[in-house]
Amino acid sequence: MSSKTAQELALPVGVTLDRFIMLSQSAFPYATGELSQLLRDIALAGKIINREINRAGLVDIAGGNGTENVQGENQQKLDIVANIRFIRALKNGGEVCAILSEEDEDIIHTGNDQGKYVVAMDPLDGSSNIDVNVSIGTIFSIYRRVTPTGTAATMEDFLQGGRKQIAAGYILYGSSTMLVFSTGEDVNGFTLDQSLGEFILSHKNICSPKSGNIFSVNEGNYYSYLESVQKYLDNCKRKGFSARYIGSLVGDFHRNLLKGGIYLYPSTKKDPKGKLRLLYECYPLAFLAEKSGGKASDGFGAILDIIPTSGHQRSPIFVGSAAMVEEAVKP
Ligand code: P6P
Repeated sequence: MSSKTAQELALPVGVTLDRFIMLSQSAFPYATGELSQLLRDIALAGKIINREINRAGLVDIAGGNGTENVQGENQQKLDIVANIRFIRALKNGGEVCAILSEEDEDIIHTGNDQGKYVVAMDPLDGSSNIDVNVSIGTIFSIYRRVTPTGTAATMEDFLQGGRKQIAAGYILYGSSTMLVFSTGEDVNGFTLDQSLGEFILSHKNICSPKSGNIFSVNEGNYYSYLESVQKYLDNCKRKGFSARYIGSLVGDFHRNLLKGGIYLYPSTKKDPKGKLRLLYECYPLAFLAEKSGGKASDGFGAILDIIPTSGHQRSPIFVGSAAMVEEAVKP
């Protein structure tokens, strides 16, 4: 029996994130303690944000902040709170030398120049849904730095390309709070046990259904899409597929990952390069899609093969069940 199988058989039901990381680390000798610590830091920030979100209606942190982010989008108060919480958790953890956040134009240097990793993140995606109690999420992408340890990280550390990600994941603040991530092998989901304050393994080795009958797209943009996209959507309707779009990428992606389906944010006249950001939305979800057997395309090729040129660049995205993505991007 392989050591990995033995490890799996040893896994008790309800294994905590810490125990899972420890077992995974021993199963994959190249995994390092620093990456494990980094994942713990992300989980801690997720628990803190979960607490803030759950009381948003009760204390004055819901609603707009009256400011705009680097994208020119109205920031919600919780966007700011989530950004601060993540930056603080990653700074205090000591493993990360720099962060690229949707909420900040420039790289955030943590002061840990000895840190081996950099993190690109959307601290709170879909935050406009906070006031109406719709699921929202954090998306993160982890790279090993390429600039010399001990020096200040540069944008070069973030522009390595999607296939250089060593880990990626999201935290979904929904009817339950889940952490879903991959360190390059399979994709695993952990549900937060609020009573224990522990993420417990609840979805081991998530596999993307090869196909499905759910499509997630903003139909309001229909007449702004390319004809090929319009034809694909028309076909989905002819086949009687279900339209499910909650305006929160992580929520739509997660449902499609478990049930089978496709999420599309094609280029539009308003966003000719697409709306979603490559480094901290498209790449991490494409990483998870491919590691679970799904696909992610920009309409011309794999998202993970796109060569990045700037930190906040955008991309069209078709992501989810492999057969559905192949059909959607067929010329
Ligand atoms: P639209 C939220 O702003 C987001 O980035 C994703 O979470 C969501 O899927 C999409 O944009 C919604 O955009 O243009 O359909 O409102």
